[in-house]
Amino acid sequence: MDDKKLIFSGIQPTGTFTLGNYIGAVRNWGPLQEEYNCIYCVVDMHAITVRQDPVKLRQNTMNSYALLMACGVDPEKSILFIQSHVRTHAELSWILGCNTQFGELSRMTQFKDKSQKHADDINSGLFTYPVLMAADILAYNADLVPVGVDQKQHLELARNIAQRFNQRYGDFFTLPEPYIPEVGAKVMSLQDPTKKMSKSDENPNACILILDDKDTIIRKFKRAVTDSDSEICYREGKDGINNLMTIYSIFTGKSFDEITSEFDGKGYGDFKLAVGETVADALEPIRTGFAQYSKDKAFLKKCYTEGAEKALRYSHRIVSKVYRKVGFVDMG
Ligand code: ATP
Ligand code: LTN
Repeated sequence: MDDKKLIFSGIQPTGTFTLGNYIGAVRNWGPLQEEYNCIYCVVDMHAITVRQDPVKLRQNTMNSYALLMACGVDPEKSILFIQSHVRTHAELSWILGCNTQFGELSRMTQFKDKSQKHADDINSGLFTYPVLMAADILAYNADLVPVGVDQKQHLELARNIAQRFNQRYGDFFTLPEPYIPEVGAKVMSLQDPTKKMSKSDENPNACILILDDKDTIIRKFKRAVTDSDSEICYREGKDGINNLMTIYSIFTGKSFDEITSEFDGKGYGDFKLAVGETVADALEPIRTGFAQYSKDKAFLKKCYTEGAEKALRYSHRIVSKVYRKVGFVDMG
């Protein structure tokens, strides 16, 4: 391989992606291909840490794969695959789990949140989820991991596990760095702008799905919760407006000051409509691309099969060295 840095990232196949997933993570995946070697993965094994309907999971996994392509990930430029197709992730996860402390995993805020949300099913996969995530990354010795800010803690854990392994067995793993966008690393809910936008939100108006049609997107933005004054400016305490300004700024390239001048003398209604229209238009090519890719099952299959073969070849080299380092007998 050349000396470009290696990027790895993953996304869960839980339905379609939200505007938060898009802005915080996936939007950057396409452009990164031009500068880095990139490996991207639909993490279906992570998804089953919460109950999934098998038929829907299969469908959602295929759709997520097609959607990543529609968002600009090109399987000719990147390695794009489905996690369960590449056995090295689970294999490495076991070894890393034996180098991870119960206490470290207990401190993960996503585990605490999710075990509250799914109190009737606090399974051990939910607890060891970050170990599998570390394995995803370390199986390729990735340098950079583009994620939203909510994944920062998991990434720090991955670095700690790598560091501990290196101390115990000799320098081996690259310590992965988070790659978090400066703007948009945490897109907030449209209904409660103090909470992150999440697809598991019960209120469908809280969250824009990137496959929502234009009318739905505009309607959700029109209903967005803001505040009781009327100034369109970025200021502490104006969480709703700040969130809308961030979104608008990302899609138009305008600075906050420029947005404030643009809407000088206008009301929140005009601003919300402009944000809705801008987002809907920006997402239009993704909807069209998705409709095309998701129809062509044979092409999808060809892409994910080739992706898995490349990912296995790459990660197998690394994981077999790990096997040797921990003292497993070579199979010959
Ligand atoms: P959810 O809480 O909606 O289920 P998740 O974080 O579990 O979200 P994933 O599909 O695994 O969802 O996330 C994929 C990527 O999207 C991650 O890098 C994550 O950090 C990022 N992301 C998720 N929600 C947001 C958000 N509201 N703002 C910015 N980035 C986000
Ligand atoms: N945990 C992440 C998804 C994820 C991931 C990864 C991200 C799984 N494995 C490896 C980056 C690198 C999430 O819930 N968003």
